[in-house]
Amino acid sequence: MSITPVPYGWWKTPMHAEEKWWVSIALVWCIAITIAMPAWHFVGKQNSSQEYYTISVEDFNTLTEDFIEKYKSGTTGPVGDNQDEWDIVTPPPGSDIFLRSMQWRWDPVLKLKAGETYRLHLSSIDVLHGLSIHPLNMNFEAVPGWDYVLTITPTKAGDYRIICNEFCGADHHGMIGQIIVE
Ligand SMILES: [Cu+2]
Repeated sequence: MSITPVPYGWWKTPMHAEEKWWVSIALVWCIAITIAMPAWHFVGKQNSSQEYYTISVEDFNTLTEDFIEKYKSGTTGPVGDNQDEWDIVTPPPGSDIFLRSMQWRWDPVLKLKAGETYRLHLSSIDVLHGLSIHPLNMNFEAVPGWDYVLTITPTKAGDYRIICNEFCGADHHGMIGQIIVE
């Protein structure tokens, strides 16, 4: 079959029955998807707590240091590439907990209880980082100058890894943190 140009005025030829079906199905699907996207925003459970405040990097750092000091329960060995000692922090259920990101680590290691709710304060003390909790599909930005408060309730016990999903420099790939849920 050779390729021939479409004759001028092709749009005036009546639609074939099959073509009508396909166009109709595609149109209905387009409308359904268009409605589903905003609707899911209200009925889906994927939304974050939408709570955030401006905070200086120094203040966030101090709050994290105080938090570690207050609830420190031990230390662990290296989790990522370039960390030798990590503080394990066991905060009481219902409390405000802090997770500080920096080139190239997340700390402290959080030890949480399944079924309990915590207010997780997330920020960075240098550049932009991305909090990604594996194996869950959860992704949040850690932005310097912003205290992002996430109300979290771990539902399943396990040893979770935090990886950085925002390229942040030489050891971005080794920026691994840990959350232990008991
Ligand atoms: Cu990073």
